[in-house]
Amino acid sequence: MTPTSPLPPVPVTDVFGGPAPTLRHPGLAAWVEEMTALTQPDAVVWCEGSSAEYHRLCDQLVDQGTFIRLSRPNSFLARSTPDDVARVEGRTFVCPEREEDAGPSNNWREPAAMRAELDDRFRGAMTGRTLYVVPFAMGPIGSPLTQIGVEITDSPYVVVSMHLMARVGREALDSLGTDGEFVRAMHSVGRPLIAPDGSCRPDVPWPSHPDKYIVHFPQDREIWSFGSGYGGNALLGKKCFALRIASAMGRDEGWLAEHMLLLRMTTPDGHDLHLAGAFPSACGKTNLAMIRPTLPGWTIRTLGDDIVWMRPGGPGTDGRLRAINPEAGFFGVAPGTGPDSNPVAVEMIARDTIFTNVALTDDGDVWWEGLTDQPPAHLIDWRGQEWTPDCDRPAAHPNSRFTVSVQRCPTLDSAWDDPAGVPVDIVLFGGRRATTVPLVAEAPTWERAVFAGATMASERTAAAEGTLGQVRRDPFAMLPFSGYHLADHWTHWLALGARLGPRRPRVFQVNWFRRGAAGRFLWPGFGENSRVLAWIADRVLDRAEAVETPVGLVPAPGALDITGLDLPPGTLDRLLDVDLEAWQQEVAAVREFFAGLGDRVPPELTRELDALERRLAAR
Ligand code: GTP
Ligand code: SPV
Ligand code: MN
Repeated sequence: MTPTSPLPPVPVTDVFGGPAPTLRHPGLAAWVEEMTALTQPDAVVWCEGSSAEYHRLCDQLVDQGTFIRLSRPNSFLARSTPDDVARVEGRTFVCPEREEDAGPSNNWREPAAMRAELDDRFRGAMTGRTLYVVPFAMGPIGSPLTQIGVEITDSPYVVVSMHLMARVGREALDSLGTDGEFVRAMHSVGRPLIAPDGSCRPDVPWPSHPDKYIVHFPQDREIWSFGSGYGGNALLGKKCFALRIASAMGRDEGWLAEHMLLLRMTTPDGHDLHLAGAFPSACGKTNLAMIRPTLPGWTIRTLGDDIVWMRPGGPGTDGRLRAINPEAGFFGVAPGTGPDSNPVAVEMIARDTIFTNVALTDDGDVWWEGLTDQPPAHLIDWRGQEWTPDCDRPAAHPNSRFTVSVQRCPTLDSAWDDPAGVPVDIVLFGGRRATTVPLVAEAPTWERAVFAGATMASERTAAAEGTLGQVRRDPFAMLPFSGYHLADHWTHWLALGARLGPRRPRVFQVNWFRRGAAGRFLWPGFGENSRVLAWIADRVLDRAEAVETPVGLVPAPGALDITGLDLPPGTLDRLLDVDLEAWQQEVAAVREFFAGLGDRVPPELTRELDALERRLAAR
C-alpha cells in the first residue's frame, strides 16, 4: 500500500474487536472521522477503560518490546529514547488569537499558521498504526468542577498510562450526552509505519519524532501534541488540559487550575484542615502529599500530588474555596523515593505500576538512586546498558517516573472522589532555593500572599529540558503551565481573594532546600516537614506564635517544635534568617522580572514590591 492509493474503509471497533460504542454525540463522531482521515491509521479503537482492556494493551506492549514485565506484580518497565525523557518547554506553544494574551513566558504562533504546520505533521502520521479514542473525565463524574476530554493517540503506552492517570471510558463518554463540550486532545508519536517514500518499516520500542510540538489553542479548547511519548508531553489530560487549557477556562469562568498538591491534615486534637501547595516540578509535591509525619498525633491524608482545580463555593455552600484533584493517578519522580524519604510511595508502587526510565535489576525488579543506600552490584541502566556502581553515570534517569492509580495510595483520603471537593484552609508556596528564602513564613495579607506566589523562584530540575540548578522565576509554580499571561493570573488571584473576603485561605511560603556552608541541606525534610505543617496548622487555629520579618511572619523562638531533631546549634536561626543583602538582590531581580511582563502587572503587586524594599531598608 502506498500513501496515495485509495484506502480501504478503516475498521472501527472497541478494543476487543467488538462494535464501537453507539455514539450519541455527532460533534465527537465528526471530529474522530476528521482525525482518522488526516492521520490514516489502519484501525480505529474506542477505549472503554476496563481492566481487561488495560491488561490486553499491557500484554501487547510486552510483545512489541515497549514494556518489560517486572517481578513485582502487574508492573512494567518502559525505556524511552534518550531524547524523549522530559517536558520540552522550548517546543511547547500556547496560541490564543492575540500574542499578548499568551504573555512573554509562552511560545506563541499565529493560530492559523500553527494549524497549517500541524496539519502537515499529522497528515498520514498514523499509517500502519491503530488510532485509539480515549474519552476521559478530569474530576469525579458528576461534579460541577469536572471537565471531559477525549484524547486521540497512536500510542498504546499513552492509553494504559491514561487508564491510570484519569477516569477513562464509558462513564466519561456518557456524561457528554449528545452535545456536551469536551476538550479535543490530539496526539501522535509521529512515526508512521509507512515511511514517507511508501516503504514499510518495523516499529521500535519507543517511537517518537525529533521535531516535537506541544500546542494549545485555549480559545478552541484544543491540544495538538506531536513527536513525544513522555508523560507531560503525551498524557494530554495532565499538564496540557488540566493546567494550560483549564487555567484559561478558569480565567474566563472564575475558577483556578493550579500546579498543586492537595492534602488533609488532622491535628492531635481532631481539627481537620485542607492544604493546597504549589511547588515547581520536582520540588516536593508528591513527597509532601504522602508525608508520614514524624510528630506524634498528626495525620496526613492524600488527595492529590500535582494538579488542583478550585473555585469559590456556590450557593448553599459555606462560601469557601473548594478544591478537587482532577486526576486519578500519580506520575511521580522515582529518584529520591525510598523507605526513609517516602515510605508511603514505596508501598504504593509495590505493584500495578508502570515505571519509565528507571534501572532494571538482575532479578527483574527496578532500582533508582535513593531507593536503597547501597546500589545493587549490577544493573541494566535506563538506556539498556550494563551498569555497575563504579560507572560514572546515574542508573536511573533523574526524571524517571512511576505511574500508578491513586487507589494504590495507602494514605488516600476518603474525599478524593467527592464531587463537592474539599474546602481549602491553607495555601502553600514552595520552591527549591539554596539561599535567601526562609524555611517558612506566613503572608500577613492577601496582597502579600499573591506577591509571594507571583515572585516564587526555584532552581531548575530534570523535569524539563534545560540547565539544572539555575534559579528562575516560577510564579505559582505555573511558569511552564499557564495557558495565558502570567500577570493576568495574578490579577485573577487578587480578584478571587476579594471575592472570598474573610473566607480566604491563609497563605505560607516554605523552602525545604536551604543549604549550609558545606552545601548540605540544613533541614532534614520529608517526614520532618510535619513540624512545619504543625506550626502552620496552629497559626490557622490561632495558637502558634510568630514574629514579623520584612518577608513575612516566621515562627517565634520555641514555636516550631524541633524536639528530638538532631540539628547542629544555630541551624533553625539560619533556616529562618532573612539576609538583607540577599533580599535586596531579590527585590532587584523581581523588579526586572516585572518589567519584562509590561503593564499587565497588577499595581497592587508593584506596590508590594516597593513596600518590601522599604521594609528591608528600615531594618
Ligand atoms: P513533579 O511531579 O515534577 O511536579 O514534582 P513534585 O513537586 O511532585 O516533586 P517530588 O515530590 O517528586 O520531589 C522531587 C524530588 O525532590 C525527589 O527527588 C524528592 O526526593 C526530593 N524531595 C522532596 N521533598 C524533599 C524534602 O523535603 N527535602 C529534600 N531534601 N528533598 C526533597
Ligand atoms: C512536572 O514536570 O511538573 C510533572 C511531570 O509533574 S509531567 O507530567 O511530565 O509534567
Ligand atoms: Mn508537576
